[in-house]
Amino acid sequence: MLTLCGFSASNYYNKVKLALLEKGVPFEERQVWTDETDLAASPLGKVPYLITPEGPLCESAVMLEYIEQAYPQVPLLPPAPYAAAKVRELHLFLDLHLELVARNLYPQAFFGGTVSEGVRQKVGAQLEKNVAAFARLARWDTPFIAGEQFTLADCAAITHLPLVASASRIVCGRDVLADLPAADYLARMAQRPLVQRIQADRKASLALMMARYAPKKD
Ligand SMILES: N[C@@H](CCC(=O)N[C@@H](CS)C(=O)NCC(=O)O)C(=O)O
Repeated sequence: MLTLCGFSASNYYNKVKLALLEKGVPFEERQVWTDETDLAASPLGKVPYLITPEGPLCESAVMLEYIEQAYPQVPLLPPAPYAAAKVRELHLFLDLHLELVARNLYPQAFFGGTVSEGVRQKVGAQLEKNVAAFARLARWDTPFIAGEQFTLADCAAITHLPLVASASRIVCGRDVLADLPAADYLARMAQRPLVQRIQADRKASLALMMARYAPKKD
């Protein structure tokens, strides 16, 4: 049995959780906040991490690849090498060039902090550039982000794109995804029952997270 450690307000946690749910892989969840992580399992103290029967794994992209290989029954990668590489390309692009860049805005967008004017401008410009590139790679003419099938890239897009949109809108005053059919795509994905479960769990976990990290009043 696999144990997914982290919390359901985390987009990276949800990327892995959605893949497990969509594939029908049995797993249990262990709620671990970022100040409670096991450094032997996740040396940077990040979530998620996955406890497998053979040992722990960190890095969500690696977890998705492991799950895909270990549980091939419901594939989230196409069998042909090039088609699979195109899915991986989008997955990596979403993690590296969209989410990780937008993450610089999260302190102000979601956690009551502020980012400097320099950061706001630099990140805003980088996101505009990267989103234009993403728009060329993504398949807007098919039901799913990488083609005709639900894939790992959808797990990343469903969990990351809403954060990229809202962080850029809140901090830069413009949703960098506004010119793409991203909202239509996300609305379509939100009709999937397991995506709805992810969203409901996220809402509940966000409330717990806010309560846990809210500044204490005397
Ligand atoms: N590259 C990592 C990113 C995971 C990540 O950044 N997780 C956030 C929560 S969404 C976290 O643990 N942040 C706390 C920290 O970085 O110390 C992955 O793909 O697993």
